[in-house]
Amino acid sequence: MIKNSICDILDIKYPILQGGMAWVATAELAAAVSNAGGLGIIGAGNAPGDYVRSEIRKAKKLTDKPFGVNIMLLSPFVDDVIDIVYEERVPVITTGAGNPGKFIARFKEIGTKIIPVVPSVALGKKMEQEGVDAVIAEGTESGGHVGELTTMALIPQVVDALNIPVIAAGGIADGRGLVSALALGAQGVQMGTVFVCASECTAHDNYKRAIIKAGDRGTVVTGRVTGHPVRILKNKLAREFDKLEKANADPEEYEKLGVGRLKAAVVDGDADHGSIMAGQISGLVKEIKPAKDIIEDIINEANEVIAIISLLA
Ligand code: TUI
Repeated sequence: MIKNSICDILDIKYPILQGGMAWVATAELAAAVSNAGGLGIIGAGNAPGDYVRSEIRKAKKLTDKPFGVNIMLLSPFVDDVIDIVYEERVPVITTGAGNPGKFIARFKEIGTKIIPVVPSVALGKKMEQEGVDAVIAEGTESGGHVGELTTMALIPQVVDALNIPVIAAGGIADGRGLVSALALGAQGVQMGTVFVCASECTAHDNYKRAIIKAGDRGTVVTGRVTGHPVRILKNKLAREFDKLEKANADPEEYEKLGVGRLKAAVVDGDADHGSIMAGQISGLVKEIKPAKDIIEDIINEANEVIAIISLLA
């Protein structure tokens, strides 16, 4: 049975977090993951505060288990979202794409667990000093906004440098990935791509199908020139980004091409010109199934893998 300190800290059955993906991670998905024993997380993304409040209230109706909200720190609505998450007393917040330093103290006062995503040892250490409860160390295999280091290189270095629990993310979608993360010293995993393909995920079917169709080399990192590199599935939009990059286009032109494209993919199902954020592990995701089955299959496979490895030892 895989149960450890992160399960105690977050009051969950399995050490599995669902990535708080913008537009994709709605109340329905988050509640399904929490009901299945993981930690479901609503993605605030770039959405206004009212949207986030209504998703939180929906999740409260759908589950009596703990769930979280991911605050995307580049959002124009970030201050509103922070106020709303505070008012709604959401038990866990994760953050992405920046440093949550300025609001850590406020959330600690009310007992909210704060778990920032960090792409490096330096930011992990800084976050630990500021009093966060754990960190999610995310490798560049992830979908969406990515850092430089791979999960394999990042996790053990963050684990060695910090005393708080580390959750591994990036390139994990099955029991083998979970056991590998534990072997590297992580206390749990966060997975995004595999949960896009949960039956309860409200993302457009075209988005899910694109992940299922993708192979091992199906993703590409776009937007390095903007300072916010983003991993997406290869499609017409990715080729347009590539053309701009090769032509040394102005970063502003680049940003313009990206506006509204994630929503176009997730909500409208535009698989050609939408931004289909997904990780390198897409090639491993082969079916749409309920979040409960995703989680239980991963835990069962992890236990089998542990048994096999134990026999070798
Ligand atoms: O945040 C993510 N993944 C995301 S956010 C997103 S929405 C977006 N859309 C367009 C451009 C940018 C974002 C889609 N996917 N993952 C967590 C994550 N955080 N990955 C990397 C980081 C990160 C990077 C730098 C965290 C902190 C950081 O610190 C810089 C600083 O300010 O110290």
